[in-house]
Parts: sequence; C-alpha cells; structure tokens
Amino acid sequence: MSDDEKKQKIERETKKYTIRIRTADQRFAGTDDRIMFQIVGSVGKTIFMDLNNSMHNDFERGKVDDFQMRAACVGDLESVNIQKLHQIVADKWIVARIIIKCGPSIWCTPNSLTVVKDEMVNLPLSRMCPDSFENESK
Ligand SMILES: [Ca+2]
Ligand SMILES: [Ca+2]
Repeated sequence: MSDDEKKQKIERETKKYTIRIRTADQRFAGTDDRIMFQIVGSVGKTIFMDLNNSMHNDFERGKVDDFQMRAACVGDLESVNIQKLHQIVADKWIVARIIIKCGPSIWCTPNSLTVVKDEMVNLPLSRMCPDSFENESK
C-alpha cells in the first residue's frame, strides 16, 4: 500500500474531534493533573486520549481549552469517560461543560457541574445545535 493509500485508509476509519472543555469558575476547580479522555459512540469507543496542549496550563479555573484529536470513528456519540490521573497531591477538577465537534455535528454534556476526583467519570452526551459551538466561546 502506498503512503497515499495508507493516509486515505486512516482518514476513512478515523475522525477528527474537536473537544472544548470549560472548567468551572470557582475555588479549586482547576487541576494540573493529567486528564485521560475516551469517547463512547453507537459503534465503539476511542482509546483513552491524553488531553494536553503542550506548553500550556490546561484546566484552569473559568478557562476554556480546546483539544484536537484524530481517533476511531465511533458512530453517533453517546458519552465520554474521564479519568484523572492522581499525581502528588489531591487536585479535584470541576468541569462545567464539554462540547465535542465531529464533522458538522456537535455534542455536549449536561449543563451542570461535575466534580472529577480519582474515579473514572462517565458523562452522557446529547446533540446540540451547530451554532452553539461558536457561542460557547473563550
Ligand atoms: Ca483543583
Ligand atoms: Ca492546569
């Protein structure tokens, strides 16, 4: 298989996901822990992906962080699994909203705060109107 064919195969079997995460605007909401993230869909799930923008302090109080991922095509998105990797001190993370864009479709978590400690958290996703991605701005 040529390099071009390999590239086409990967593009067919994977999707580009833009993951936008808003950290709650309250005391101790931010974290410096590593965050692993998995998307669960109607026909499968992605591997756990490390959410990390290099040279940037992600997941700070009241901030919005974007992550670009290429991962397996999982059909219609259903939920996300979040696993925070405990580092030296307990550093809980409070998530306000997660929005995932994949092609023309947008999914989001419920509009409520989620406290992420050391146990894996599963948050359901529902479809939202495409315009709302831009509205959930930085
Ligand atoms: Ca914290
Ligand atoms: Ca941080």
